[in-house]
Amino acid sequence: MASPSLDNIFKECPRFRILISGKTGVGKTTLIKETFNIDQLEESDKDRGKCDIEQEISSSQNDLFVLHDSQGFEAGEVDNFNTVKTFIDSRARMPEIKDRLHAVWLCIQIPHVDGRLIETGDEEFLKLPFDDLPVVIVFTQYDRLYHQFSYDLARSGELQNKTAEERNERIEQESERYFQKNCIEQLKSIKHQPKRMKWVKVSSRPNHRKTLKVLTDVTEELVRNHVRESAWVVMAAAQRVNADTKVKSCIAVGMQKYWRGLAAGTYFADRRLDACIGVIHQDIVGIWNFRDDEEILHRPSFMNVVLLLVQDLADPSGSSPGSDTIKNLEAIKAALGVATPISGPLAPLVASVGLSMMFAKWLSDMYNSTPGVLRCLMGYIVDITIVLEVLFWLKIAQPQRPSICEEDLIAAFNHYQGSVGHLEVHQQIRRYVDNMTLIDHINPNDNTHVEVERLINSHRRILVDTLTPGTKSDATPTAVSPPQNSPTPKTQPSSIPVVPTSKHEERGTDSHSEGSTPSKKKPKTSRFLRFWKK
Ligand SMILES: Nc1nc2c(ncn2[C@@H]2O[C@H](COP(=O)(O)OP(=O)(O)OP(=O)(O)O)[C@@H](O)[C@H]2O)c(=O)[nH]1
Ligand SMILES: [Mg+2]
Repeated sequence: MASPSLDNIFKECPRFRILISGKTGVGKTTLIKETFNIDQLEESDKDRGKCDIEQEISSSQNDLFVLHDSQGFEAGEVDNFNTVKTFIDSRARMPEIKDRLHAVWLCIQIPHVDGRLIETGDEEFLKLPFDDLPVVIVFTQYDRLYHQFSYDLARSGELQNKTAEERNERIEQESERYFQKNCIEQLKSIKHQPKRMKWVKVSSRPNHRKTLKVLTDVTEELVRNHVRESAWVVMAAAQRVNADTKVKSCIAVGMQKYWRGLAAGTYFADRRLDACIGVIHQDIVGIWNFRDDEEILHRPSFMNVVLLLVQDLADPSGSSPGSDTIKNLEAIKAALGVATPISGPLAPLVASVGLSMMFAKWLSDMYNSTPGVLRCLMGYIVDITIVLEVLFWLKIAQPQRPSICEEDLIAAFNHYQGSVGHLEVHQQIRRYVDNMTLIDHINPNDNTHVEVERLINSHRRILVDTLTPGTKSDATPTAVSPPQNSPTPKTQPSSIPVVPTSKHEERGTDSHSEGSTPSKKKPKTSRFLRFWKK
């Protein structure tokens, strides 16, 4: 079997390579840990006499990124300036994309009171010969500024009789005004600026996670436009705060390789159907790159559990999805522990997961350009993407449990399988394939890839907030807000329960509840995640 396309990308560029700079205490380590969802960083070659910037800092909990730390710049430190300059020069000259730098994050802490923000050392840093290398100025610890305005506005009575949303909006407005005046104006006044420079304000605190999404959006845009595509895909996979970027890169990778010509089987001809699905599976799981300490998503049985979601699509008569599997959550759980590949002895799997013997046999046949095969391939791509995005939000809402466990996977499956969304996706796939003519099937220019993309984007879920049962939704902090341009949801939200641990409650209260007076400790009670269809 040819290696999946993502493998080829990762071969060219296995890790996203960032240079990070900033004075001690500005929050560099915390930022990296939150963005890449890790608890620990490890340095290579610590004792081999290399200078600090050459040390590769990485994490065994996420092997898709690598850092170089130039530390803070002090004015007039000629030696340090030259060391970093030499490093940037030498990396830029390296022939392989994997060895070059892909982005620079210069971290500067937002000042609490009016004062000089960008110091001479930072200005010196900006004079380095970055050329086309993307440089993001990351203004850190935004939550402190936010909290300061939250406090000031509350004291002045300006937040009275406002909803949480209105309070939040007002505080953000004031914080933004301050940020523009005290940070951006000064930044713009600096004479030497890198050619590919952007800026963002971030906070690594849980209530401000959306700022980390903005950081990855901005970095992605620069990397996409000015560095090789493989660096962008690996960045999308490495970061663990931005679902949009992951979906976008899943689409880009799939389109490039096998989504085009899906109907004609251009890429999959001469392979067994389970192997074709395996290629799709590995690529998509690879880009989501969950923190998966138990390697649950890499168990072959996980693929089999996803197959449950598409089994109905193989059936020409059109049974509805999930009808007899919804009651089978315990069986799914058991199946996740079964390490039997689909091509191996199927009996225990068929029994425990609920795959029919006929379907299992069908999967082990050679790829054939038939409507049933096309429906299943389309369904597999859309279903697994939606389930993994639900899983993504579930983990965002549970920062105390960064690695996925079987319960998370079951909750994500449970949220989707047999739902209205699942039903709609499958109905639309049937309609699409039924309306195809024979010519469409063999035409390599068919538009199946466009339909797959449309189905994903029109059925994605986004987390709008977490709810504590018995409270109003606006009484709890918003975990992740819908994007500004998302349409007003027409359907009722669906929810799945999340049980926080006490550590989570501690973390939840160590930053301040947005737009409210100083936070109170919340009761330890289970919460729900509310999703809207995007
Ligand atoms: N309020 C707030 N505190 C933060 C934030 N990020 C980091 N901190 C705190 O700032 C302190 C320094 O954070 P680090 O991430 O260790 O800073 P650093 O830049 O890596 O520092 P060095 O390793 O010494 O160069 C810690 O106490 C963090 O908890 C943030 O976004 N908001
Ligand atoms: Mg540090």
